[in-house]
Amino acid sequence: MRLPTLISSVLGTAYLVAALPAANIEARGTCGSFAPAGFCPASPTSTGPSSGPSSTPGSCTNPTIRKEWRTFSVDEKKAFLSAVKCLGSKPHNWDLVQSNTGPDIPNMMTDPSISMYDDMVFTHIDLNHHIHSTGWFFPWHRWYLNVYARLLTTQCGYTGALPYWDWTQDAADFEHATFWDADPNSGVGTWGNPNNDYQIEDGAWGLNSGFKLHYPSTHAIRRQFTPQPYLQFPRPYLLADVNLLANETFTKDRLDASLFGFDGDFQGFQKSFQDYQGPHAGVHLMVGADLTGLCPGNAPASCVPGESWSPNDPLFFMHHAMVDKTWYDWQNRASNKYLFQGGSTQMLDSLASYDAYPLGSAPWLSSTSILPTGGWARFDTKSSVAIQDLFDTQNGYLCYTYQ
Ligand SMILES: [Cu+2]
Repeated sequence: MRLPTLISSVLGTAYLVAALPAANIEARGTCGSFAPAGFCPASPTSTGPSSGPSSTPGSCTNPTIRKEWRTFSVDEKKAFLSAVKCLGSKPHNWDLVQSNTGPDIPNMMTDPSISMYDDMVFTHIDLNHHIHSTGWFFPWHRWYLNVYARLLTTQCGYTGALPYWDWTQDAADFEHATFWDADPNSGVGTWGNPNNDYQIEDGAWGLNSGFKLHYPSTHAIRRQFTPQPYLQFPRPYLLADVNLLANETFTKDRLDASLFGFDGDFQGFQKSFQDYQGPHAGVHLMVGADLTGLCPGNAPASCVPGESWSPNDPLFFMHHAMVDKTWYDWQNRASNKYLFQGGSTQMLDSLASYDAYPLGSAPWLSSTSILPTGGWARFDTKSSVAIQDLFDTQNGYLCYTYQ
């Protein structure tokens, strides 16, 4: 029984870890002398808008309701798909900043073919090592989705809500799931053509739709069904079972194990969900190619594969809306809403270090830590965003719920 083994190993390490408990983080990081007036909850178990932080209280009277993709009408699907395509034709954001360097971070910011969609991909590439397997994971991706939603609206006139992709509905037969829709106006497309570098040739974003990515080389969206991605996984020592079928990681039961098994335990919840054999990574890896971050066939020899590239497939944002919904659902259970802990340095070099610091190590993050936002402030409604601005999705800075 692979799944129970995985869960019990996750549970076991969560209880053994000597990392900072949430209560300490709250006490030291959030509710010290620099805490804004009225912010500090009575205890880390305080919940509800009246006792929690709210950056712009009372200004979210009409929240956007994010819905599952399959509940969108055909017209709603068309509007969303064409707004994404539109972002791929918008000019480069010249405010964009590069804050990291490395062999896996190409800088093409002076290339005139770079679109605003590519710029979003770049920000994820640039911050890749900070925002995964660290405390940034949930809050940073919540901010990233929020900016993406704003760009679709402000740059491309989109008036609908972001869709999320409930992949638990598709786990049983992922390759042939109805989610994969070839309709040229209302479908997200299907799998790529193996004879053409796995580029997709159907759906609203297919090869001939005009939607092109430019990192690290010009290509159409690539998808390669990969049932056993762990056989090629670069860090096999982090895996409980290299033979695992990736769709076992995102079944309803597996998601529920993360969602319901860790009340009061932010670290346990994130580790279970974000584990390489958990739902977040499993979906990335099973869609393969762009969503996994594999280099296109025409990439320069210097291309380093990795999760940094994964927003190249716009399914990233539908997948991460489901990731965000999972955090939202967990936050709205028990007293979880404002629980947070984690570090900002990945600890992936050995199983021992990952087990000791699954949410990264020092420098430690707290609710008041300011997000790296890569030059998107002009497109956002807040010039500086702290983790505490992202706990409540209806605090006025954020203004959405999930259906
Ligand atoms: Cu990411």
